[in-house]
Amino acid sequence: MLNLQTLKNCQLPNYDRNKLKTGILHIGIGAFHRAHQIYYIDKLLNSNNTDAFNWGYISGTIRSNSKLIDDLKSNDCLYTLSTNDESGYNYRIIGALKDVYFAGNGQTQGLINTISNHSILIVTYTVTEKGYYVDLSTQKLNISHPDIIADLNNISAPKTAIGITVASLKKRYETHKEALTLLSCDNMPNNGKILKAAVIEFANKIDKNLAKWINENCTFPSAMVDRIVPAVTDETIKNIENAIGQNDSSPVATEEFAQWVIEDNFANGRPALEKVGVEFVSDIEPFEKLKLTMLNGSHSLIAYLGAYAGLKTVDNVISTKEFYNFIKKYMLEIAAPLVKGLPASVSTNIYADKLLTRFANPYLKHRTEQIAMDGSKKIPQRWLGSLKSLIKEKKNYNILAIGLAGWILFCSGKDQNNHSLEISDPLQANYKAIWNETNDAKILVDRFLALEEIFSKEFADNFELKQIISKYIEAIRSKGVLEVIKNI
Ligand code: CS2
Repeated sequence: MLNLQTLKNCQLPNYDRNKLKTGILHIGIGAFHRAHQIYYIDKLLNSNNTDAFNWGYISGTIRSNSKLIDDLKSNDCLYTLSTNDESGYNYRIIGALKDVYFAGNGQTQGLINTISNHSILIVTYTVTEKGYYVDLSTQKLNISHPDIIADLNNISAPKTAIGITVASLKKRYETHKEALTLLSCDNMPNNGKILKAAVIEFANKIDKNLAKWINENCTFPSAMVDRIVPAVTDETIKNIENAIGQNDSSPVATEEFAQWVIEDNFANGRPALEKVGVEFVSDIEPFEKLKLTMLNGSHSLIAYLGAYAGLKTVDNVISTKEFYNFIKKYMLEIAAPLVKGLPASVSTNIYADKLLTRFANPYLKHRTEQIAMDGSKKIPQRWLGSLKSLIKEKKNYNILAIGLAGWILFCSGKDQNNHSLEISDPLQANYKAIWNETNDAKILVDRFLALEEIFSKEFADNFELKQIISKYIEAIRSKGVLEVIKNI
């Protein structure tokens, strides 16, 4: 248990945690959630906002790993947040997490009861892109997915976030009918609309009146969330212990920068997060596009091309001159012109400069292979929207073709020095099958672009695009990544 009296170098909660009530529930308690949403509530509590005491978090997991939950419980839900950037290190103990739950291994009844409790007014989500079971090209729930079929057949013990949400809303509807706000915090364009489409479609299959009630009473604001939060390593835990003088087995390490832009559409009240820097807007789309294409689009280029070049972390990649120039060119010449409708106060040039500095942060050690995970669920919204626009406007899309070439090569599981790469993706078996079948660049591109879960027909049928990608695969194989990106 962390002893607040004897901790060193740490900022502690300046509020009485006994007064804190749970008003928001979160599904998907990973490092990101603890560095972002809980951090903002904590900041609000520290600012002496009395209403903030109604918005303590209860957060947990619907997956099988219960260790984090046990660790947090043993610390009375307190944990250390360390932030590092050029100005140095900062440590604070976060107190806004009031309670935690474990709902893995099918133990979801307790969670459903909690969400249906009328004291919960907001549910937030970080369940990753694949956790929505939505086909991102059609934005429709994948009702033929075995997990969704299983939940539809057994709504009293659902396992997916969508099934759990609908089961909880059903219980709310049947008991007190208090409206709820469902706030997705995952990196998808229109994440609120995606969550809404999935929930309503699922609910419609269970009970049409329930679906109608949800549609008329609950809201699904979209949000843009941003903070770079690498996975915690043993080394991070050790470094934090050395600094604060105690062992915290579940700390989070992140950067100083954080941003949260939310569509202001809450069904039943919300914390006054605007007092601590959260931006509430009526039109979220430009902000989502800005972040998804400029930050996440760059991240995926860095991840696949960097990892294939043998570079392990984002700061390693961006401190390589060729990559720095390549990524800057991508941001300013490809991504920025496609972001329309931003308020005049937001400059894409300043945003790009800030991103390059954030990527260069040497403290984060953000692994390229971590970002490379789940490419099949990330590439559509990070690259393919831009690629589609460039093709339509007959503009040069070589940078994105190089990105796709790098991704295909990455999916071979070996980098350009023949070292193994870690692949973790819902389609990894398909990638493996393609690579087992052929080494030929043209056939590889044909097969990869035929993956319907990622590419629509217009890409699969685009002969010129496929030719350019296969040309870059061959160029990378013969000259290596740096030589290819340097001449772009
Ligand atoms: C990253 C994001 O892992 C990834 O795919 O691109 O998690 C990124 O670090 C965050 O979106 C930053 O806000």
